[in-house]
Amino acid sequence: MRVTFDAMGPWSSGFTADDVDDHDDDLESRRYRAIFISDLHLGTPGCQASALLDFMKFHASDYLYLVGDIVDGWQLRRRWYWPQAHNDVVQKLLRRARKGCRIIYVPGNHDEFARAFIGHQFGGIEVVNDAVHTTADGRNLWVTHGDYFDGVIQCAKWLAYVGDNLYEFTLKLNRYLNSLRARIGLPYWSLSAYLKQKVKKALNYVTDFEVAVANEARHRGHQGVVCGHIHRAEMREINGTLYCNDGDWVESRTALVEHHDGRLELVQWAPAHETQGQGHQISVLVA
Ligand SMILES: [Mn+2]
Repeated sequence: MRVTFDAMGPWSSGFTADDVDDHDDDLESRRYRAIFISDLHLGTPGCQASALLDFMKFHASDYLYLVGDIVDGWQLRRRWYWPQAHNDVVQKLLRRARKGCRIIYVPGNHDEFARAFIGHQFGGIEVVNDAVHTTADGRNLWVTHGDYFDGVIQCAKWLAYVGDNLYEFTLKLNRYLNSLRARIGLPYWSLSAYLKQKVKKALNYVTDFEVAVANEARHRGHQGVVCGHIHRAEMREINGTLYCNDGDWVESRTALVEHHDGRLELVQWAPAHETQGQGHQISVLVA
């Protein structure tokens, strides 16, 4: 199914001959009021650009917030990596802006180069330091990447990425290491206990981050906050303030979406090739 101009509702008016060449392969099965995505890390092999393209193809919105770490300037400076799919993401964003979607770009730490353009716009994409999004039901959400809170929270950032799989692996490694230690007469040393403590610290870091961001939003007089940065999708109330983290497109492929009645949902995208013939799927993580 190719989207027709009619199917685009309010966007169907005012098309000129130029716009005929401007249509893309969007299938637009769902239209939200707002979509928030962050931590795409375009320019790195980890970026799941084709999944993101799929997601964008099927989901249109009136507002699109890019909540930082969209392009990974840190990695690109070290090694140039820019495949076609990453280009396609940028093209799709620009096309969407041309078609009337309001795109607001809040740079993060990996794309801090874009902070030089705050207050400007390119191709219809507005670059701002932070934003306030008012939902259809009248809630004000502060939109910020979240890296400003790194200085407040004292803990190594990489610890936040330590996951269960790695932990399982270390348990195996632990057994192996200790059989070696035993053979050369060294006493038992628990790698897993050591790492468990590190993981606990990492979990504290995540909680500290979430609480700090939510508190700041409240101090600024907002009902909630939308951020990214720690690659951990979440939506919950913290001390009466709605904390939303839209996750990332490196691991979790998540987005925060607002329905036309103001309802917020945290969704996860699974491309067709990963759903055993079920086609692409979107699942709601938190509603
Ligand atoms: Mn970041």
